[in-house]
Amino acid sequence: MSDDTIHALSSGALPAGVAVVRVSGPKSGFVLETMCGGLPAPRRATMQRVRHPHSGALLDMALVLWLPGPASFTGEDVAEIHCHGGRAVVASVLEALAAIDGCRPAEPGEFTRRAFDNDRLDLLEVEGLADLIAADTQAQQRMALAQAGGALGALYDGWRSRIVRARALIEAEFDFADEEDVPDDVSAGMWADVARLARDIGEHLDRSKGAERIRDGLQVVLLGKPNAGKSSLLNALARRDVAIVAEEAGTTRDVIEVHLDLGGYPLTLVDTAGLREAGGAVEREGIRRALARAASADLALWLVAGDTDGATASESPPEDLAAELWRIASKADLAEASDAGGAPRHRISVRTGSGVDALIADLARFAEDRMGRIGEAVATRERHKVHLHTAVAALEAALHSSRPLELRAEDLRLAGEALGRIAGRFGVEDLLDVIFGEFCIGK
Ligand SMILES: Nc1nc2c(ncn2[C@@H]2O[C@H](COP(=O)(O)OP(=O)(O)OP(=O)(O)O)[C@@H](O)[C@H]2O)c(=O)[nH]1
Ligand SMILES: [Mg+2]
Repeated sequence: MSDDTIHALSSGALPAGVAVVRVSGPKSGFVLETMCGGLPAPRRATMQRVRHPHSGALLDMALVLWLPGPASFTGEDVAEIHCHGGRAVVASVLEALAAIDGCRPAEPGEFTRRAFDNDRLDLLEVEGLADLIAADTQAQQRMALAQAGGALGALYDGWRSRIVRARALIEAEFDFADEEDVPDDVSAGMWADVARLARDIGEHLDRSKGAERIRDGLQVVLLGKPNAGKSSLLNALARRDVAIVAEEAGTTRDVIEVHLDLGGYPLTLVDTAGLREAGGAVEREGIRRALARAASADLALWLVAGDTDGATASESPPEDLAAELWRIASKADLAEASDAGGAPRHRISVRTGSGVDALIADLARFAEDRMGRIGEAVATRERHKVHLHTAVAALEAALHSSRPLELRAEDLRLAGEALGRIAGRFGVEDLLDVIFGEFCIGK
């Protein structure tokens, strides 16, 4: 437990109707006694006058909460002052708190840090909470909520206890071999479960493939010759003027991104410099960046307009694109609109708006197809995946029956440790509990 009591404005930008000032640490009760006229009943919202602790000056009328530890967010004594969200009100309350001996403003993330230190949250829940606060779309919200709520931690804990059981059996074979307490079929069943577990983790990794896409957004890049109408389409989809649109070929030189919420799924739309041989050094660099973005994208929209000299039906997209490619015939309102160098998937006109809604619906389907099947409890970060791969490799090593039992037991220990690292916890003590609790070997 920390000695310092910390405080901070926990709600958003001011001014606002209500502002939540959170206090955590040993002085939290004292804060309520000196500033709010006493301790209210625990976990009951109570209207109180808020006063300066030294001068007694009235600062506000506020809804006050007393959340004594350890059943609080941080595990410490916590007080919440829900005051009016005026700038002067909040500034005066924060200033009054800082005037109390032993109280200081919190560092970024310090409340959550204390929750983790006091075992109120594991590492996965901490990450889930961070993602939940950063979530812009429903898909991101659902995934983060599952993680913050402990669903992912519970899944990994379940796997870890299967490993602990297997190790307990091996320990039993070592320690009590002469008593023949572990029959062969029990041991065979245990190894079958280890094999099943390795498969379960592998499938979980498969299901988690798109999870980073949900966190970061699906990448869709607009490609085409200069003047094909890429920036116009970007602006139409973003419903605001993000990129400069001009008749001049080679208007866009840099990579421009907008983040869209498409039917609840996050999508990053990337506008790029038109692809052509000519152009100066700046434009060539722009083209290089466009191709680099296309290389890591999930989808490329290849725009071909029929009106400009350079852009004819014979224009073809860059070869060896890993991303899926959709041919889009742009400027469909013009008589000589192209066939996009092949059967176009969409014909659009940003000028008349025709075809744009159909394209948006198609993009939403694409996003749903890539991200919608992702379950809720999935490995969302590279960190999780590294440990999961380590666990699978260790389990597979343990399954080699030609190896000495001691080494196979050590592999199982490593697999369990890798899983434990994901949520930031370890378990060696629980091994003994399982031996004596589940097998009653001592008889
Ligand atoms: N008639 C018509 N003109 C369009 C349409 N979309 C874009 N334009 C015009 O085409 C010209 C080029 O559009 P941009 O969106 O700047 O094209 P771009 O592909 O971004 O061009 P660069 O940035 O130079 O590569 C502008 O004058 C637009 O007004 C459309 O649907 N119909
Ligand atoms: Mg442009």
